[in-house]
Amino acid sequence: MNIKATLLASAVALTPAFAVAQDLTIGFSQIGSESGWRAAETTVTKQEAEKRGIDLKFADAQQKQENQIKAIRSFIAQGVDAILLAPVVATGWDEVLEEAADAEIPVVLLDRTVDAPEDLYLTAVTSDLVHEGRVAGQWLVDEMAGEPCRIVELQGTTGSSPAIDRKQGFEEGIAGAEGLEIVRSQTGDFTRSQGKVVMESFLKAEGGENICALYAHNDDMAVGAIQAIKEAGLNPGEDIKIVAIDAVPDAHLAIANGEMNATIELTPNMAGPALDALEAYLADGTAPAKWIQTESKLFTAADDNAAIYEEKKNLGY
Ligand code: GZL
Repeated sequence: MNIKATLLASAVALTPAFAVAQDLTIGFSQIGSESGWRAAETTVTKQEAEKRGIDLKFADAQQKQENQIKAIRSFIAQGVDAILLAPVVATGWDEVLEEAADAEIPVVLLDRTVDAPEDLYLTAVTSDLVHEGRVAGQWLVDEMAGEPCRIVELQGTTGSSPAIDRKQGFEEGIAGAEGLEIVRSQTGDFTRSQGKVVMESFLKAEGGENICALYAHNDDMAVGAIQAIKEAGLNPGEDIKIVAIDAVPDAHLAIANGEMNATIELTPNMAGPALDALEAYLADGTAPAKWIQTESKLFTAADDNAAIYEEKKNLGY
């Protein structure tokens, strides 16, 4: 534990817990702003830190791992009390996480996981990404009710834990359904623009009339794909069924308009549970579970998506 944290820990016996938060400086290495969900996570993280009187040092990596590693090293040099990391990809973190451990600065992972020894991070606050894929697959199985379906898939960022896990989960979800087949699968890097470009290539390669459904690893790629489907003269949500993940406002709007069929909610508030765990750990060494799991909820046309859109549209997406 670094000197400042040690002083804080020793002082904690004489000071109410809230005072510990008043003194905390936390570095946040954020991936970027590739999607509406990511923007909301950044907004909420800043709000959660402010609520706690935490001095948050924010670094936007523009979706580059080397920028995240640089930011973490800068946080270590500044002697922050803790680091939040949303890791853009799953591998390549061991060395810099070891440097943080050597400096006795706890690291909490947000919304994605890393392929590194668990003792190199305090906890990971994420959804069950495999489960999200399974829910999407099961929704399509139920929707098709035994009919065959040629599926195209827009994957998330190559090498990221959501892209790996959501792909695995969806394949598990459709495994038992005769005739459901993924015929094209390619990364759209979680962005609307790439989602549109890759969907255009799928439509050109397969012929829109031969595509039954799109599974996108996030809503932003689905929204981009909807534009491509319309420009191809087809009706998204009808000619091509669309299921995705995040439940951002524009997904609820698309479902309300009949242009999309289902989305699975991912809370943008990973920072609340993360900061609670960090405060407890820095106050008296309370070690959290290695995984703090957030809930996933399926939304379909059966829900009041117009009302949900109105509720969510001002939440920082
Ligand atoms: C998933 C998160 C993903 C979101 C995307 O936990 O990492 O990253 O689903 C975002 O919108 O790009």
